[in-house]
Formats: sequence, C-alpha cells, structure tokens
Amino acid sequence: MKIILVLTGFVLLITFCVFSTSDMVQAKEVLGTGTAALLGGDLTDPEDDGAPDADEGYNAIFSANEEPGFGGGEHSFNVFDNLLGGGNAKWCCGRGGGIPEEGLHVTAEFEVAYVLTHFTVSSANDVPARDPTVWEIQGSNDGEDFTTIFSHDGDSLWDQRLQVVLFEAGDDFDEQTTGYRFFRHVTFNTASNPSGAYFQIGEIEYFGDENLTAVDPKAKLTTTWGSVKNAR
Ligand SMILES: [Ca+2]
Ligand SMILES: [Ca+2]
Ligand SMILES: [Ca+2]
Ligand SMILES: [Ca+2]
Repeated sequence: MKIILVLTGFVLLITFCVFSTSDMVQAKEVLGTGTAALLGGDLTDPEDDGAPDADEGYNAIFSANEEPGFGGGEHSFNVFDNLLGGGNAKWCCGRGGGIPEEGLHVTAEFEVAYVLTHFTVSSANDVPARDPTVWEIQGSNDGEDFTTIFSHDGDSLWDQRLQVVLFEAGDDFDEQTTGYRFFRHVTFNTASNPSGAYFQIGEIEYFGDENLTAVDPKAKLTTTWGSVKNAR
C-alpha cells in the first residue's frame, strides 16, 4: 500500500513538472484585443502620430517583399499604422502561388541600433487560418544578413481576432546582447497557405534600448590604449 502511495505521488510530481515546463515554453502574454490593447509608442512611431494610410510621421524606413506601402489595398506597412481592424488596418492576404521560400517579410530600418527587449504581434480581423503558423523575428545591421531572434513553428499563437500578444526577452526569446538597426518579420507558413486568401497580420510593435549593447572589453582596452598613446 505504502509503495502504491509513493508511486502515485511520484507520478503526480512528474506530471506537475511536465505541465509547468510546457507552461513556461508558452509564456507569451495576451494583452487583449483591439487597438486599445496595443502597447503604443513603439520604436517605429514613438509619438503614435503616423498617418494611417501614408508613410508620414514614422521613425523607420519600411520595406517588404509583398505589397510595400501604407496606401493600396491592405498593404504590408499597415502592420505599423497603430491600428487594429479590417481593410487598411491590416496586411492581407498573400500573393498568388503561395508563400515563397524566403517567406513574406516586412522590415523596419532605424537610424541607430536597438537591443530588442520586447515586441507585440497582433492577429488581424479575418479567418484564423490566415494567421502565421511558422514565422520569425530577425535582426540585421546591413539589411542583408539577418539573425533569427524569435521563431515559432506550430499552431497559431492567437485564439481571438485582433488579439495583441506580447513576447519578452529572457522569457519568450533569448535575452539580447546585440543591437540591430533592421528588424524583420518573416512568415513562412499559415494553415490555409497556399489556397485563396491565406495570410494576414494586424500589427507589429518593436521595443528596445539603444544603450544596452554589451561593451566588448577588448574594444574598451583598445580605446584606452589609443588615448594613452595619443597623450604621449
Ligand atoms: Ca511619429
Ligand atoms: Ca506603432
Ligand atoms: Ca492603414
Ligand atoms: Ca495595423
């Protein structure tokens, strides 16, 4: 009898450990739904005063490999227009032939490098099967070679429409020590890719610190040595 009790306890303990670990893996935080649930004031538009359907009032240079622009029908830069909703508040719906091998991507380029601390990605208004299921956030300093900062490969992380989900460094992706001037969102797959209208994203917000870049001790030594040398 005692042995059975001990065994039962052991099984319960293991079950508890497995479930708490899987909870930690899915640590992303749901902030709510709709425009009011966005954090606001992200790096692309600290004043939240960018034009909803024109590239005016933003602090980043945007580019994309599908429908670049704020105007036009549901173009890609609508992920930075500070709005959640239908029509031109979202990026939709994917190009003919399905998602290319390089993915569908939209990039924000900044004047200085930022160490990414957290970001939000929001679902759009339409059918859930268009939400990204395989996607990444990447960083770069030349706009050509990108490093993966966050990656997801599995079910859609959104369970409601226009839902704002927060991802934090040290929790949902590695604590960052490198600053990047370019941040790129890349979608590699959705549940309905490649049929019909198969893709959509509502909004993306990036937050970072320009002073967190780890100082290379060697660089510091060189600087000190240089100033000592010059002083002679
Ligand atoms: Ca602005
Ligand atoms: Ca914004
Ligand atoms: Ca818009
Ligand atoms: Ca938007």
